[in-house]
Amino acid sequence: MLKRISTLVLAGLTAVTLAGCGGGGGADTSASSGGDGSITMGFSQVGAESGWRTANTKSVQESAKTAGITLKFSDAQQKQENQIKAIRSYIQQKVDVIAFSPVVESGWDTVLKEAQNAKIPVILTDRAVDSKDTSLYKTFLGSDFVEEGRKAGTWLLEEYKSGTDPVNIVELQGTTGSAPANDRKAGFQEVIGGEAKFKVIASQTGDFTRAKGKEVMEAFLKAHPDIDVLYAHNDDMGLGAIEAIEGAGKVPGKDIKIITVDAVKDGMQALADGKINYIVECSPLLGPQLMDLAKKVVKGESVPARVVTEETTFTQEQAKAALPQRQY
Ligand code: GZL
Repeated sequence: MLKRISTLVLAGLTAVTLAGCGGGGGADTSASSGGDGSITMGFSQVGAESGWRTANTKSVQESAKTAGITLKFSDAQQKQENQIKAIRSYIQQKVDVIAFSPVVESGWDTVLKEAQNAKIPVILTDRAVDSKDTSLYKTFLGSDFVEEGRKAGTWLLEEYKSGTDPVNIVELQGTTGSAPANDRKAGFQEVIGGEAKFKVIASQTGDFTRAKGKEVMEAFLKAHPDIDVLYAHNDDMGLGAIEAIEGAGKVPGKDIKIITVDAVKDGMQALADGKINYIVECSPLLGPQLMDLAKKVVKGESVPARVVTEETTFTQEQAKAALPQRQY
């Protein structure tokens, strides 16, 4: 889990120009492959596993165009080795900056050191890495997944505040080893762990996909006839689980209450329809901030160690009101 930085910067960017860095009206010495100030970014995306990821890819690609940044983009199909290959290729191509969303937290130090040795700055976006050497990247732009897990747990505490009957919970975890899976689980557990009535009777990865979420929920339902709550680390796994719950002749949102994370359109529709009970938002619209950070980093300006995205939560009523304006 990324070391928590005390001064989280919400949404907007405050960059402090390095003292003595080209002051006194010197020529703009910003590094650029074209020498004309143009910037080329190499971006390695996790994959296309969920509605969230599709929206995130769209945000990155559109923002690069708007910012006049040349984008080299690769889809790793959720495989770390593909991301490492892509990063090495960007180093060979001498891009000005590398950005990526690490599919899992561990195993990045070697390739990040190669980028550092090649003097190519790296920006982490969306997911974090567990490298001890934080000099290997300039900043991390993305959500506080632990807080997202806490928000999910807090809703459950409120929902079941009265009564002492056991509350049987099943959990569909995100991709094994990924920051969102590790942290959403930790934050949720931190909040509900103190209440004996809450029992996580099964917890397994659904790899953030609808298909896997359905498959694992079918297995949960066969093994546990008494499930009260599903906590799914993203909407897509929750939507797959809804198919399994209905297939088992149960009513999602009533027989089994469902909490998910993301707030993509399909999830918000299910929330408005009463099949999901609560969604914790995780914004995929990181593109504009990423491009701002890239320009600052290439110019050698200092940027915050961490930029946390602003996000909220939705009840069923709030989803009905918000749906018409949702961008993704
Ligand atoms: C979270 C992101 C997660 C989403 C999933 O920032 O990494 O990956 O919650 C996506 O929907 O697949």
